[in-house]
Amino acid sequence: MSKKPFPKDFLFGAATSSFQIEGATDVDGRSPSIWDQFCQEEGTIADGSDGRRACEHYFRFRDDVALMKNLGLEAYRFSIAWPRVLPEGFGKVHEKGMAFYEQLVDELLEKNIEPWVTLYHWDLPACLGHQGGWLHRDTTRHFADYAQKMVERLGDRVKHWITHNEPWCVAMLGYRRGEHAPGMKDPRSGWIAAHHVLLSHGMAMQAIRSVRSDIKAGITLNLTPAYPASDSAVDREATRAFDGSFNRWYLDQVLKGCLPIDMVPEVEAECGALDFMRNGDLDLMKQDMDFLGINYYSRAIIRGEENAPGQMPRRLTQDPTDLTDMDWEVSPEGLRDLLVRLQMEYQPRSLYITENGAAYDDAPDAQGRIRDERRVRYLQKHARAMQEALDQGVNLKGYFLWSLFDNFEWAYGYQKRFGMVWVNYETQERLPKDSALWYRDLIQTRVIP
Ligand code: IFM
Repeated sequence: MSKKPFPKDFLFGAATSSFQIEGATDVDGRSPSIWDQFCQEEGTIADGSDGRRACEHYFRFRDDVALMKNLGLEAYRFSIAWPRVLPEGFGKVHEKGMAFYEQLVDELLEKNIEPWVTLYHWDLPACLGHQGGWLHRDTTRHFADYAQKMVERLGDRVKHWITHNEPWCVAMLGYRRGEHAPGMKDPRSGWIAAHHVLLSHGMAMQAIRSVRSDIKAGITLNLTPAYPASDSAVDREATRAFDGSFNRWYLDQVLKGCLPIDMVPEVEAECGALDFMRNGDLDLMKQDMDFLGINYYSRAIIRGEENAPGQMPRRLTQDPTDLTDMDWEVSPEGLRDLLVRLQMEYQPRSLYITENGAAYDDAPDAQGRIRDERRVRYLQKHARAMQEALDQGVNLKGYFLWSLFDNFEWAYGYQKRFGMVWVNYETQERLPKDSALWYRDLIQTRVIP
């Protein structure tokens, strides 16, 4: 393993999101989110589960923060459940819900763990969902207002804010493919939702800046570098299209304030006129961000099909024996390439990996130890990829492991375990896996163990 240390000020943390860990969905005046409703629909969640209990973090957060401290975390990225703090979607802040986040932040600061807040990690208040959710332009205004209120309340203590987590997933999984809440299956809706989410990011950035000037803010995109399966024109063309719709559609708008021009005819062919985009929207989306957050899990090797324009290209894997439980190929090279590309093509002020990790189902052995060697290997390889990127001059400032806990993995329910801490969902016992101890060593020594 490389003995080269990470820079002293390189930040190491872990990430979670509200709906995936909090539970307590009908407690203290929280209103339902679109995910509470989606989970109730027949056949939406693989194991028929929901977020009502999850990791009971809402009740156990003090112990959980103590655990983070024991694991040596320097930062903790969590999200606020919008329906907990604004049960009607807008209006007056609901004090009971707010109190939870105030206490969580205080507890973290007390333990010298830096809080990083994500404003939207998918749990839209159901009442806004009923009015059209991200298809309705009004939701952008409500989001900016919510952002402003949260920064007014927590901005004295929380210095890092992420507007959205993974706009592609919100729009495409939620409105186009129907795999996530609200479960719509309509291509045009997918592109409209993507537009409004990005627009609301810009509006929220402005709202955040209007409250305080000492806040660092940005967005988190899920990015998948794409490689053609061969040098054939068909594969290269399919790779361009995949990259355009998955990566550049989001990057270009928030970082350059323009649409990737090659994609416009394709998107129009899918969804008709882009009449939901108004003059000035692109300018609004492009706000000066302090950082770009990247969620990286895997790469895509693309095989195009002859005579199949407009169809999703096939994704291949180079080594089918090295897949995580999500069937995602382990590809640290993809992370290095992605970081170098972002630095060269987009030059964000700074980059943070706001999520990276792997699902493996290792369970405690007879001694209660969880030997998640595959996760340790995955993390080692990705840490090395980060070092390679740093060596190539990438302005990468930190890393958040996904995830602190095993948790509710959306449409997979509790079947996929991403945590470095194992959770017994019956007893709510938490057990650090070997990977958590490995990560603690990395944080302490700054050298990859
Ligand atoms: O669990 C999710 C998270 O909510 C968003 N990014 C990807 C993770 C793993 O699928």
